[in-house]
Amino acid sequence: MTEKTKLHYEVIVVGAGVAGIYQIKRLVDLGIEATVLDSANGLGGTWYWNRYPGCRFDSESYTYGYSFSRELLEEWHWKERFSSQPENLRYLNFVADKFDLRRHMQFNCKVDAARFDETRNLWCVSVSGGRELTCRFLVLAIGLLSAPTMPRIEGIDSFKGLSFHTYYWPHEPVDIAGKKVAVIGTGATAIQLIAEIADKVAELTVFQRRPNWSAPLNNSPISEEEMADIRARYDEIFEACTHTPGAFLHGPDHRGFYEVTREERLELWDKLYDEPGFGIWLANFREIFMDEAANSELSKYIADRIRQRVSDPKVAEKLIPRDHGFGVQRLPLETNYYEAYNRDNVHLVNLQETPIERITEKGLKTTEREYDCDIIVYATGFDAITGAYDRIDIRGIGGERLFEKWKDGPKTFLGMLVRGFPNLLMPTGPQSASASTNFPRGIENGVNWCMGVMQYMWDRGYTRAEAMHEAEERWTAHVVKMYEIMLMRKAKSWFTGYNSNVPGHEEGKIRYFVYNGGTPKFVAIINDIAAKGYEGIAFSSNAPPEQGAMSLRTRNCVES
Ligand code: NA7
Repeated sequence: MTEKTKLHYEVIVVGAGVAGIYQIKRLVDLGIEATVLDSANGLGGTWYWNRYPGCRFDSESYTYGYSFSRELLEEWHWKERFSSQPENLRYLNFVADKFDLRRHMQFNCKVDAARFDETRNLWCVSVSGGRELTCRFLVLAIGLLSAPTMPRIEGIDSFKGLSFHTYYWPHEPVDIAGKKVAVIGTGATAIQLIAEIADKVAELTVFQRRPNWSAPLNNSPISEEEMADIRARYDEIFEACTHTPGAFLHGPDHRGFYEVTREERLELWDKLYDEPGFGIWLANFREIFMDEAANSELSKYIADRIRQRVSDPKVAEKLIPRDHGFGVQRLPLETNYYEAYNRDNVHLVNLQETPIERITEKGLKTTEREYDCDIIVYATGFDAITGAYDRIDIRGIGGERLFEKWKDGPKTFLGMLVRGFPNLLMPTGPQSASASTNFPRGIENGVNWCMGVMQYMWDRGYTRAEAMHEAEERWTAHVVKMYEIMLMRKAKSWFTGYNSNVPGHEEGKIRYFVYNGGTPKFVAIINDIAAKGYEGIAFSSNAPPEQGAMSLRTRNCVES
């Protein structure tokens, strides 16, 4: 029987990205009948889709790769400290081929709906094209930033040139040389893109509604010798990531902000600004995330750095955020972003002064004038964290829709289970620590924990696991509480569920999307719960006791 004709699996994993690949590896290792479904024509998730120029990690590459296989760590050579999209996609394909995982994946299979069958304790999964599958466990590995959003601007379809969201940057080469390009948005994506294409296009006009803080990536190649050294230190590197809140190599400076002199603070910031990666954000004083005055002092320091890098003082002022402090939104890292605005062919339009009125056949029209262009790039972000879930019609007990349950924001148990939706597992779900941390480190923790739940059930013959009401309430309240101390709660950012292009997600209502307690605390909590027999989850079985514990062999043969 081929994958495409099978009707039942013990586990269906949705999403063949970084999480889905590791999830299927763990399942295949145990001999579980499982498959991965993905709407794309290939694996890689984020790294399959986002092919815009300049797309790369902000995580040190060697902390981003999987840690589960020593052999893999020995074989792969990261070429750059912060690796680019084509290389990342090659890496994920290499992993899939090395462990022969591709045969457990089905592409061009978009999951439209999933319904829990309460009598059989199975999920019924509807796949595009009319295929209906069933599974005991539905594992959603559908990403945090995988539901791109277009702006709500009139006339988008009337443009006669080339236009696309950055997520859908064409797979075939786009000839940008000599072209007039418009970029809408100045988030992390646009910041990478603008810096990369500024010197390759004829004219680049950036339409900025709100500037973002940004700091240098300070990328560099990794030589054979450096890679050999990294390989020798992998245990140490991954161990270090388990001790920092963000699961990066950058941990906070433990001196108190007010315990040191201003000169000492400046000394630290001068050093961090010129160092690679997130140091200026995550190796800073902890107070910058919680204390307005501390944050303001750092923001002023970064603003001066921007002024030093942008030749035209008027442009520099436009690039300095006024509505939020440094690091309270997700910090984009850049390479020559600010210098791009020193070029004669790069123009910055402040949409707060002159908003876009409409897209026209030839380009854009603001309240001030028309801009003709050949290409419009929408770098307008994502319906983050819950968007990908909302785009699948997921129905649990009594036909309850997950979309409805989460309409004012997600409610989960540990970010991995949802009450009313038994046997639905989310290794990197909303309110887990993955979104707020170095993603693959969070993925490995989440997948391992979800595997633990399934193993616990297989060993005992349970066929149904559901988060308890009280456990879900307690976790969600804890997640909310962790926001209270953070300046980030005030930010109009995808960490708080803000997106001007999604109905209901406009400014004003916080959605408690991520766990802000940091990796060490999150891992301690989930491990403790596992050690207590998954306290907070109600397990049951619909099989008579004598048929209780199914053997692996039987499990593999179940057909609906
Ligand atoms: P972001 O960070 O959400 O940025 C989206 C940008 O698009 C942001 O500057 C928005 O301005 C702008 N935007 C959105 N809608 C509009 C309209 N209608 N008009 C003008 N400008 C608009 O998404 P990214 O893709 O850059 O980054 C997402 C994450 O991917 C990033 O944090 C990394 O983790 C990887 P606004 O701020 O709303 O005024």
